[in-house]
Amino acid sequence: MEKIYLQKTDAEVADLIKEELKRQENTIELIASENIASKAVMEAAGTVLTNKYAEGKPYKRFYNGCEFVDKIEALAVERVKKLFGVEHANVQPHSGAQANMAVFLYALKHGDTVMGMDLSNGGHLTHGSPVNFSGLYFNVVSYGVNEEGEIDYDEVERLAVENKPKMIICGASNYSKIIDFKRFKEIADKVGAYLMADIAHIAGLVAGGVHPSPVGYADFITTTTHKSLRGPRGGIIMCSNEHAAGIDKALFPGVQGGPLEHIIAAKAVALKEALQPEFKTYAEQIVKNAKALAQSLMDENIDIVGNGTENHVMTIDLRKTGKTGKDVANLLEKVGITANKNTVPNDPQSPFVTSGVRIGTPAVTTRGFKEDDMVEVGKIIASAITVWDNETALKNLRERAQKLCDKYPLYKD
Ligand code: DSN
Repeated sequence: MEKIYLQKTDAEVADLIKEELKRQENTIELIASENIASKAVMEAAGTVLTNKYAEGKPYKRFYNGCEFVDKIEALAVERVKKLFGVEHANVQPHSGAQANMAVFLYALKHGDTVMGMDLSNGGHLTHGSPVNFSGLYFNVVSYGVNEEGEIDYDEVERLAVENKPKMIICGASNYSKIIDFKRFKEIADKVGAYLMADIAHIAGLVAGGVHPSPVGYADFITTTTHKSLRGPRGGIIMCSNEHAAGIDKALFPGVQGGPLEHIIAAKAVALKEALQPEFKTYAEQIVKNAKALAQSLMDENIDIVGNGTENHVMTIDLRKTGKTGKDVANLLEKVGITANKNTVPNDPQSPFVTSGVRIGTPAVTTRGFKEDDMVEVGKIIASAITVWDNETALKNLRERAQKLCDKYPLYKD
Protein backbone atom coordinates (compact mmCIF):
# COMPACT_ATOMS: atom_id res chain seq x y z
CA MET A 1 0.00 0.00 0.00
CA GLU A 2 2.94 2.29 -0.72
CA LYS A 3 1.71 5.73 -1.77
CA ILE A 4 4.58 7.04 -3.88
CA TYR A 5 3.02 10.26 -5.17
CA LEU A 6 1.46 11.21 -1.87
CA GLN A 7 4.77 10.72 -0.08
CA LYS A 8 6.52 13.05 -2.57
CA THR A 9 3.82 15.73 -2.54
CA ASP A 10 2.79 15.71 1.09
CA ALA A 11 4.94 13.63 3.37
CA GLU A 12 3.12 15.00 6.40
CA VAL A 13 -0.22 13.49 5.36
CA ALA A 14 1.42 10.33 3.96
CA ASP A 15 3.21 9.68 7.24
CA LEU A 16 0.04 10.18 9.27
CA ILE A 17 -1.79 7.68 7.03
CA LYS A 18 1.04 5.21 7.66
CA GLU A 19 0.67 5.77 11.38
CA GLU A 20 -3.08 5.14 11.12
CA LEU A 21 -2.42 1.91 9.21
CA LYS A 22 -0.07 0.83 12.01
CA ARG A 23 -2.70 1.71 14.61
CA GLN A 24 -5.30 -0.38 12.83
CA GLU A 25 -2.87 -3.28 12.39
CA ASN A 26 -1.99 -3.31 16.07
CA THR A 27 -5.45 -2.79 17.52
CA ILE A 28 -8.39 -5.12 18.09
CA GLU A 29 -11.20 -3.11 16.52
CA LEU A 30 -14.46 -3.61 18.40
CA ILE A 31 -16.27 -0.43 17.33
CA ALA A 32 -19.47 -2.07 16.07
CA SER A 33 -19.93 0.36 13.18
CA GLU A 34 -16.44 -0.08 11.73
CA ASN A 35 -15.00 -2.65 9.36
CA ILE A 36 -11.97 -3.28 7.17
CA ALA A 37 -12.64 -2.59 3.50
CA SER A 38 -10.82 -4.76 0.97
CA LYS A 39 -7.91 -3.44 -1.06
CA ALA A 40 -10.13 -3.67 -4.15
CA VAL A 41 -12.72 -1.40 -2.51
CA MET A 42 -10.02 1.11 -1.51
CA GLU A 43 -8.42 1.00 -4.95
CA ALA A 44 -11.75 1.87 -6.61
CA ALA A 45 -12.23 4.75 -4.16
CA GLY A 46 -8.84 6.25 -5.00
CA THR A 47 -9.31 6.69 -8.75
CA VAL A 48 -9.83 9.31 -11.49
CA LEU A 49 -13.56 9.01 -10.88
CA THR A 50 -13.02 11.64 -8.19
CA ASN A 51 -12.55 14.14 -11.05
CA LYS A 52 -16.02 13.70 -12.48
CA TYR A 53 -19.20 15.71 -11.93
CA ALA A 54 -22.32 13.65 -12.60
CA GLU A 55 -25.36 15.38 -11.12
CA GLY A 56 -28.50 13.48 -12.03
CA LYS A 57 -29.06 9.77 -12.51
CA PRO A 58 -27.27 7.29 -14.78
CA TYR A 59 -28.04 8.15 -18.43
CA LYS A 60 -29.92 11.33 -17.33
CA ARG A 61 -27.15 13.68 -16.23
CA PHE A 62 -26.72 17.43 -16.15
CA TYR A 63 -23.12 17.06 -17.33
CA ASN A 64 -21.47 15.55 -20.37
CA GLY A 65 -18.74 12.94 -20.33
CA CYS A 66 -20.65 10.54 -18.10
CA GLU A 67 -20.42 7.47 -20.36
CA PHE A 68 -18.31 5.45 -17.92
CA VAL A 69 -19.61 6.72 -14.61
CA ASP A 70 -23.10 5.94 -15.90
CA LYS A 71 -22.11 2.32 -16.43
CA ILE A 72 -20.41 2.11 -13.03
CA GLU A 73 -23.35 3.62 -11.16
CA ALA A 74 -25.84 1.43 -13.05
CA LEU A 75 -23.77 -1.62 -12.04
CA ALA A 76 -23.87 -0.57 -8.39
CA VAL A 77 -27.65 -0.09 -8.57
CA GLU A 78 -28.18 -3.49 -10.19
CA ARG A 79 -26.05 -5.15 -7.52
CA VAL A 80 -28.06 -3.56 -4.68
CA LYS A 81 -31.28 -4.75 -6.31
CA LYS A 82 -29.92 -8.28 -6.62
CA LEU A 83 -28.38 -8.42 -3.15
CA PHE A 84 -31.41 -7.14 -1.25
CA GLY A 85 -34.18 -8.05 -3.69
CA VAL A 86 -35.54 -4.52 -4.01
CA GLU A 87 -37.24 -2.78 -6.95
CA HIS A 88 -35.35 0.48 -6.73
CA ALA A 89 -32.02 1.61 -5.31
CA ASN A 90 -30.23 4.93 -5.12
CA VAL A 91 -26.51 4.56 -4.42
CA GLN A 92 -25.70 8.27 -4.30
CA PRO A 93 -26.16 9.15 -0.59
CA HIS A 94 -22.84 10.40 0.78
CA SER A 95 -23.73 8.80 4.10
CA GLY A 96 -26.51 7.13 6.06
CA ALA A 97 -27.52 10.50 7.51
CA GLN A 98 -28.00 11.93 4.00
CA ALA A 99 -30.01 8.86 2.99
CA ASN A 100 -32.28 9.34 6.00
CA MET A 101 -32.61 13.06 5.33
CA ALA A 102 -33.82 12.34 1.79
CA VAL A 103 -36.50 9.97 3.08
CA PHE A 104 -37.69 12.65 5.55
CA LEU A 105 -37.80 15.22 2.74
CA TYR A 106 -39.83 12.90 0.52
CA ALA A 107 -42.22 11.42 3.10
CA LEU A 108 -42.82 14.25 5.56
CA LYS A 109 -43.67 17.92 5.77
CA HIS A 110 -41.99 20.29 8.23
CA GLY A 111 -43.58 19.69 11.67
CA ASP A 112 -45.03 16.25 10.93
CA THR A 113 -44.90 13.63 13.65
CA VAL A 114 -42.31 10.89 13.35
CA MET A 115 -41.49 8.02 15.69
CA GLY A 116 -38.01 6.59 16.15
CA MET A 117 -35.87 4.87 18.73
CA ASP A 118 -34.35 7.22 21.29
CA LEU A 119 -30.62 7.76 20.73
CA SER A 120 -29.69 6.90 24.32
CA ASN A 121 -31.66 3.64 23.98
CA GLY A 122 -29.74 2.58 20.88
CA GLY A 123 -31.35 4.68 18.13
CA HIS A 124 -29.57 7.14 15.86
CA LEU A 125 -29.15 10.92 15.71
CA THR A 126 -31.24 11.06 12.52
CA HIS A 127 -34.11 9.13 14.11
CA GLY A 128 -35.31 12.21 15.96
CA SER A 129 -32.55 13.45 18.25
CA PRO A 130 -33.31 17.03 19.39
CA VAL A 131 -29.88 18.20 18.17
CA ASN A 132 -30.33 16.76 14.67
CA PHE A 133 -32.41 18.06 11.72
CA SER A 134 -34.83 15.20 12.43
CA GLY A 135 -35.56 16.47 15.92
CA LEU A 136 -35.28 20.16 15.10
CA TYR A 137 -37.78 20.25 12.23
CA PHE A 138 -40.18 17.43 13.09
CA ASN A 139 -42.38 16.51 16.01
CA VAL A 140 -40.62 13.47 17.44
CA VAL A 141 -42.10 10.73 19.58
CA SER A 142 -39.36 8.40 20.79
CA TYR A 143 -39.65 4.81 21.90
CA GLY A 144 -37.02 2.99 23.90
CA VAL A 145 -36.03 -0.43 25.18
CA ASN A 146 -36.74 -2.23 28.45
CA GLU A 147 -34.08 -3.23 31.03
CA GLU A 148 -33.30 -6.32 28.91
CA GLY A 149 -32.52 -4.04 26.01
CA GLU A 150 -35.57 -5.20 24.04
CA ILE A 151 -38.06 -3.07 22.13
CA ASP A 152 -41.47 -3.25 23.80
CA TYR A 153 -43.64 -3.57 20.68
CA ASP A 154 -46.87 -3.12 22.65
CA GLU A 155 -45.54 0.22 23.90
CA VAL A 156 -44.53 1.20 20.35
CA GLU A 157 -48.09 0.39 19.24
CA ARG A 158 -49.59 2.37 22.12
CA LEU A 159 -47.43 5.42 21.28
CA ALA A 160 -48.29 5.11 17.59
CA VAL A 161 -52.04 4.96 18.25
CA GLU A 162 -51.80 7.90 20.63
CA ASN A 163 -49.61 10.12 18.44
CA LYS A 164 -50.56 9.10 14.87
CA PRO A 165 -47.07 9.56 13.35
CA LYS A 166 -46.74 10.00 9.62
CA MET A 167 -43.65 7.79 9.66
CA ILE A 168 -42.23 5.18 12.04
CA ILE A 169 -38.52 4.44 11.93
CA CYS A 170 -37.12 1.08 12.97
CA GLY A 171 -33.44 0.24 13.01
CA ALA A 172 -30.73 1.06 15.51
CA SER A 173 -27.10 1.86 16.17
CA ASN A 174 -26.98 -0.29 19.25
CA TYR A 175 -29.50 -3.10 19.47
CA SER A 176 -28.50 -6.67 20.28
CA LYS A 177 -31.80 -8.35 19.35
CA ILE A 178 -33.39 -9.17 16.01
CA ILE A 179 -35.80 -6.46 14.86
CA ASP A 180 -39.35 -7.65 14.13
CA PHE A 181 -40.01 -5.79 10.87
CA LYS A 182 -43.37 -7.54 10.43
CA ARG A 183 -44.60 -6.26 13.77
CA PHE A 184 -43.42 -2.73 12.94
CA LYS A 185 -45.29 -2.92 9.62
CA GLU A 186 -48.49 -4.01 11.40
CA ILE A 187 -48.18 -1.05 13.77
CA ALA A 188 -47.45 1.36 10.90
CA ASP A 189 -50.46 0.03 8.95
CA LYS A 190 -52.72 0.36 11.96
CA VAL A 191 -52.06 4.11 12.16
CA GLY A 192 -51.54 4.75 8.43
CA ALA A 193 -47.84 5.60 8.82
CA TYR A 194 -44.95 5.01 6.46
CA LEU A 195 -42.36 2.55 7.77
CA MET A 196 -38.69 3.33 7.32
CA ALA A 197 -36.08 0.69 8.18
CA ASP A 198 -32.57 1.96 8.75
CA ILE A 199 -30.46 -1.19 8.46
CA ALA A 200 -27.09 0.58 8.56
CA HIS A 201 -25.72 -1.69 11.27
CA ILE A 202 -27.17 -4.98 10.08
CA ALA A 203 -26.98 -4.57 6.28
CA GLY A 204 -24.25 -7.22 6.01
CA LEU A 205 -26.25 -9.60 8.19
CA VAL A 206 -29.37 -9.07 6.06
CA ALA A 207 -27.33 -9.47 2.85
CA GLY A 208 -25.80 -12.67 4.22
CA GLY A 209 -29.22 -14.06 5.15
CA VAL A 210 -28.39 -14.15 8.86
CA HIS A 211 -30.99 -11.55 9.84
CA PRO A 212 -34.52 -11.14 8.41
CA SER A 213 -34.93 -8.56 5.68
CA PRO A 214 -37.26 -5.55 5.95
CA VAL A 215 -38.04 -5.87 2.22
CA GLY A 216 -41.79 -6.29 1.80
CA TYR A 217 -42.44 -4.55 5.12
CA ALA A 218 -40.69 -1.18 5.00
CA ASP A 219 -41.65 1.54 2.53
CA PHE A 220 -38.11 2.90 2.65
CA ILE A 221 -34.90 1.12 3.56
CA THR A 222 -31.73 3.06 4.21
CA THR A 223 -28.27 1.84 5.01
CA THR A 224 -24.65 2.80 5.22
CA THR A 225 -22.18 0.80 3.16
CA HIS A 226 -19.18 0.76 5.49
CA LYS A 227 -20.41 -1.14 8.53
CA SER A 228 -21.23 -4.87 8.35
CA LEU A 229 -21.58 -4.49 4.55
CA ARG A 230 -17.82 -3.78 4.46
CA GLY A 231 -17.70 -1.20 1.69
CA PRO A 232 -16.49 2.40 1.47
CA ARG A 233 -18.06 5.07 3.68
CA GLY A 234 -21.43 5.99 2.18
CA GLY A 235 -25.16 5.33 2.02
CA ILE A 236 -27.90 3.71 -0.05
CA ILE A 237 -31.69 4.16 -0.20
CA MET A 238 -33.98 1.33 -1.33
CA CYS A 239 -37.71 1.42 -2.04
CA SER A 240 -40.42 0.14 -4.35
CA ASN A 241 -40.97 1.65 -7.81
CA GLU A 242 -43.91 3.60 -6.41
CA HIS A 243 -41.58 5.88 -4.44
CA ALA A 244 -38.55 5.74 -6.76
CA ALA A 245 -38.87 9.06 -8.60
CA GLY A 246 -39.80 10.96 -5.41
CA ILE A 247 -36.93 9.51 -3.40
CA ASP A 248 -34.40 10.21 -6.15
CA LYS A 249 -35.61 13.82 -6.41
CA ALA A 250 -35.48 14.25 -2.64
CA LEU A 251 -31.83 13.15 -2.56
CA PHE A 252 -30.84 15.20 -5.60
CA PRO A 253 -31.51 18.10 -5.84
CA GLY A 254 -33.24 18.02 -2.45
CA VAL A 255 -30.34 17.10 -0.19
CA GLN A 256 -27.18 16.64 -2.23
CA GLY A 257 -25.42 17.99 -5.27
CA GLY A 258 -22.96 15.93 -7.30
CA PRO A 259 -22.59 12.26 -6.37
CA LEU A 260 -19.19 10.83 -5.40
CA GLU A 261 -18.62 8.51 -8.35
CA HIS A 262 -15.32 7.17 -6.99
CA ILE A 263 -17.17 6.07 -3.85
CA ILE A 264 -20.04 4.69 -5.94
CA ALA A 265 -17.47 2.57 -7.83
CA ALA A 266 -16.14 1.32 -4.49
CA LYS A 267 -19.72 0.56 -3.40
CA ALA A 268 -20.16 -1.49 -6.60
CA VAL A 269 -17.03 -3.50 -5.73
CA ALA A 270 -18.18 -4.10 -2.15
CA LEU A 271 -21.61 -5.18 -3.40
CA LYS A 272 -19.97 -7.68 -5.75
CA GLU A 273 -18.04 -9.03 -2.76
CA ALA A 274 -21.26 -9.26 -0.74
CA LEU A 275 -22.89 -11.26 -3.54
CA GLN A 276 -20.26 -14.04 -3.23
CA PRO A 277 -21.05 -17.18 -1.22
CA GLU A 278 -18.11 -16.41 1.14
CA PHE A 279 -19.96 -13.32 2.34
CA LYS A 280 -22.71 -15.47 3.80
CA THR A 281 -20.06 -17.38 5.77
CA TYR A 282 -18.61 -14.05 6.88
CA ALA A 283 -22.01 -12.78 8.07
CA GLU A 284 -22.64 -16.01 9.99
CA GLN A 285 -19.22 -15.77 11.62
CA ILE A 286 -19.90 -12.16 12.76
CA VAL A 287 -22.83 -13.39 14.86
CA LYS A 288 -21.00 -16.53 16.08
CA ASN A 289 -18.12 -14.32 17.20
CA ALA A 290 -20.44 -11.87 18.94
CA LYS A 291 -22.16 -14.68 20.82
CA ALA A 292 -18.78 -16.17 21.85
CA LEU A 293 -17.56 -12.77 23.05
CA ALA A 294 -20.74 -12.12 25.05
CA GLN A 295 -20.49 -15.57 26.67
CA SER A 296 -16.81 -15.10 27.48
CA LEU A 297 -17.51 -11.75 29.16
CA MET A 298 -20.43 -13.14 31.15
CA ASP A 299 -18.27 -16.12 32.21
CA GLU A 300 -15.84 -13.52 33.57
CA ASN A 301 -18.66 -11.92 35.59
CA ILE A 302 -19.15 -8.95 33.27
CA ASP A 303 -22.78 -7.95 32.68
CA ILE A 304 -24.10 -7.68 29.14
CA VAL A 305 -27.35 -5.81 28.45
CA GLY A 306 -29.97 -8.46 27.66
CA ASN A 307 -27.57 -11.26 28.72
CA GLY A 308 -26.19 -11.87 25.25
CA THR A 309 -26.67 -10.95 21.63
CA GLU A 310 -28.37 -12.18 18.48
CA ASN A 311 -26.49 -9.61 16.51
CA HIS A 312 -23.02 -8.22 15.75
CA VAL A 313 -23.17 -5.89 18.71
CA MET A 314 -23.66 -5.88 22.49
CA THR A 315 -23.29 -3.46 25.38
CA ILE A 316 -21.21 -4.10 28.48
CA ASP A 317 -23.18 -2.89 31.49
CA LEU A 318 -20.71 -1.48 34.01
CA ARG A 319 -23.19 -0.35 36.66
CA LYS A 320 -22.20 -2.96 39.24
CA THR A 321 -18.48 -2.23 38.80
CA GLY A 322 -18.75 1.44 39.70
CA LYS A 323 -16.72 2.26 36.57
CA THR A 324 -17.97 4.47 33.71
CA GLY A 325 -18.14 3.73 30.01
CA LYS A 326 -15.86 6.67 29.30
CA ASP A 327 -13.12 5.39 31.62
CA VAL A 328 -13.39 1.76 30.46
CA ALA A 329 -13.28 2.72 26.76
CA ASN A 330 -10.10 4.73 27.49
CA LEU A 331 -8.66 1.86 29.51
CA LEU A 332 -9.32 -0.61 26.68
CA GLU A 333 -7.42 1.62 24.27
CA LYS A 334 -4.40 1.22 26.57
CA VAL A 335 -4.52 -2.56 26.13
CA GLY A 336 -4.96 -2.34 22.35
CA ILE A 337 -8.75 -2.65 22.06
CA THR A 338 -10.86 0.09 20.46
CA ALA A 339 -14.50 0.42 21.51
CA ASN A 340 -16.84 3.26 22.36
CA LYS A 341 -18.66 4.35 25.48
CA ASN A 342 -22.41 3.92 25.22
CA THR A 343 -25.45 4.41 27.41
CA VAL A 344 -27.21 1.38 28.93
CA PRO A 345 -31.02 1.35 29.36
CA ASN A 346 -31.99 3.88 32.08
CA ASP A 347 -28.39 4.98 32.38
CA PRO A 348 -27.75 7.09 35.49
CA GLN A 349 -24.74 8.72 33.76
CA SER A 350 -24.82 11.37 31.03
CA PRO A 351 -24.24 10.37 27.37
CA PHE A 352 -20.75 11.89 27.67
CA VAL A 353 -19.84 9.56 30.53
CA THR A 354 -22.23 6.55 30.31
CA SER A 355 -22.34 3.26 32.20
CA GLY A 356 -21.72 1.09 29.16
CA VAL A 357 -19.32 0.20 26.39
CA ARG A 358 -20.60 -0.91 22.98
CA ILE A 359 -18.63 -3.68 21.31
CA GLY A 360 -19.12 -5.39 17.98
CA THR A 361 -17.51 -8.03 15.80
CA PRO A 362 -17.68 -7.08 12.07
CA ALA A 363 -14.08 -5.81 11.87
CA VAL A 364 -12.36 -8.59 13.83
CA THR A 365 -14.35 -11.17 11.87
CA THR A 366 -13.00 -9.69 8.63
CA ARG A 367 -9.50 -10.13 10.07
CA GLY A 368 -10.21 -13.82 10.63
CA PHE A 369 -10.94 -14.00 14.37
CA LYS A 370 -12.94 -17.09 15.35
CA GLU A 371 -14.84 -18.07 18.52
CA ASP A 372 -11.68 -19.12 20.45
CA ASP A 373 -10.10 -15.75 19.75
CA MET A 374 -13.25 -14.01 20.97
CA VAL A 375 -13.03 -15.93 24.25
CA GLU A 376 -9.50 -14.54 24.67
CA VAL A 377 -10.71 -11.01 23.79
CA GLY A 378 -13.42 -11.35 26.44
CA LYS A 379 -10.84 -12.40 29.02
CA ILE A 380 -8.57 -9.48 28.14
CA ILE A 381 -11.45 -7.00 28.53
CA ALA A 382 -12.60 -8.49 31.84
CA SER A 383 -9.05 -8.58 33.23
CA ALA A 384 -8.43 -4.97 32.19
CA ILE A 385 -11.51 -3.84 34.12
CA THR A 386 -10.28 -5.79 37.15
CA VAL A 387 -6.60 -4.83 37.19
CA TRP A 388 -7.55 -1.21 36.31
CA ASP A 389 -4.43 0.89 37.03
CA ASN A 390 -1.89 -1.88 37.56
CA GLU A 391 0.49 -0.87 34.78
CA THR A 392 2.39 -4.18 34.72
CA ALA A 393 -0.80 -6.17 34.40
CA LEU A 394 -2.08 -3.81 31.70
CA LYS A 395 1.19 -4.22 29.78
CA ASN A 396 0.74 -7.98 29.92
CA LEU A 397 -2.81 -7.64 28.55
CA ARG A 398 -1.54 -5.35 25.78
CA GLU A 399 0.89 -8.12 24.78
CA ARG A 400 -1.94 -10.67 24.68
CA ALA A 401 -3.94 -8.33 22.42
CA GLN A 402 -0.88 -7.84 20.21
CA LYS A 403 -0.54 -11.62 19.80
CA LEU A 404 -4.06 -11.75 18.34
CA CYS A 405 -3.29 -8.82 16.02
CA ASP A 406 -0.11 -10.57 14.82
CA LYS A 407 -2.04 -13.81 14.27
CA TYR A 408 -4.48 -12.03 11.91
CA PRO A 409 -2.77 -9.34 9.80
CA LEU A 410 -5.07 -6.55 8.63
CA TYR A 411 -4.22 -7.05 4.97
CA LYS A 412 -2.73 -10.38 4.05
CA ASP A 413 -0.55 -9.30 1.11
N1 DSN B 1 -21.94 6.59 14.26
C1 DSN B 1 -22.52 5.35 13.85
C2 DSN B 1 -22.33 4.27 14.85
O1 DSN B 1 -21.25 4.23 15.43
O2 DSN B 1 -23.19 3.44 15.06
C3 DSN B 1 -23.93 5.49 13.48
O3 DSN B 1 -24.01 6.39 12.43
